[in-house]
Amino acid sequence: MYSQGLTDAKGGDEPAELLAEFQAKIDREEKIEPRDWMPEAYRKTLIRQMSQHAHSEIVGQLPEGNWVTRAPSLKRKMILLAKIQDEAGHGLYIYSATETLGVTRDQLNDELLTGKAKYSSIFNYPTLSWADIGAVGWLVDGAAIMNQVPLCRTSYGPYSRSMIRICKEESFHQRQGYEIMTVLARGSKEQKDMAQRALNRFWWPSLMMFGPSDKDSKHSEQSMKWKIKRFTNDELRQKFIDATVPQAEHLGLTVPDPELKWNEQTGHYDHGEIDWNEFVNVIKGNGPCNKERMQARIKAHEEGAWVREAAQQYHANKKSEAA
Ligand code: BYC
Repeated sequence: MYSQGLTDAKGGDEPAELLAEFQAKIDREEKIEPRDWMPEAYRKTLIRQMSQHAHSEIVGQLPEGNWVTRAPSLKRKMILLAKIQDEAGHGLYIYSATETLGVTRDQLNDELLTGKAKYSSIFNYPTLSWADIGAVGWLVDGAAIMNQVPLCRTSYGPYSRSMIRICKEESFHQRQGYEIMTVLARGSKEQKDMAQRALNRFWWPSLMMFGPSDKDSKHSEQSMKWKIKRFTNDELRQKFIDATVPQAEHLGLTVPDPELKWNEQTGHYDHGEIDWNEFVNVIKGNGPCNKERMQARIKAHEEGAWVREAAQQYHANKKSEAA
């Protein structure tokens, strides 16, 4: 995923007793802190997952930013702006937490802008109508919360602490998305149709946010052992489906999965097969908006050069004044 071995999670020749003590600490539910000894592969796995997460928060602003100028009222515009600003904040907390692992923001940013680092597949889909903003809040933030609440208990201290505040804000985002959908679903026929089309567009990509199925997930086993992840991809996906289907029913909308069915025996919904070819295609860079998203981030970075230069100059001036 990254060049120069920033995150290729191969372990070194680490002493067995240190590895055993590290695992025992994790098993005792003690947090690992930046100055603690940790296996190189643990550090790299965290850099990979946390940086992908931070990049997702930053790129995730783009599909929503698309609707700032066209939000249907001043109130809606203010709420949307506040939400987008929250996402920037989430990115910054997680970048800062990642820096405690010995990488710099510049390195991480460089990995994103050169296309070496991944970000969540979901943000490569377009937001075609105002209802898509509702669907993003309801489904995308809903999926994010399902994934992130367990991360409040992840074994790495700085990551777990950053997640606590993020989850509070994400809950508000999810509620505002559901409220947009509620208003549309109870509105005119055209509005309800618009809400249904948004659900049709975002349902399957939201399920893909949880990652490949457990049998294809290459990192889950080790990450569960290290308690970086607390649930597998399929477990979280199932929890999301079970929580969200009744919400769709409450809206009077239909989940676009003909195989979706409540299973009395398991106490869960059975669901249809996810199109994994689509998922792989999107994470390889061939989704509907991958190129547009990267161009937007590169442009923002280039146009922000003067801000970085001014900040550096200010810092240098302060230092020379103090000397
Ligand atoms: N998109 O072995 P696996 C948000 C990659 S929400 C792209 O299961 P892992 C937000 C994976 O990186 C979204 N790539 O991996 C919400 C790996 O590739 P590499 C961000 C994906 O790490 C609303 C390969 O597939 N949330 O930010 O054990 C508004 C094999 O997967 C995806 C997070 O990042 C995907 N959907 O499990 C604004 C949460 N899924 O690295 C913003 C933290 C998998 O080997 N992350 N891949 O090249 C996680 O919980 C885990 O990293 C995942 C994947 C569950 C996503």
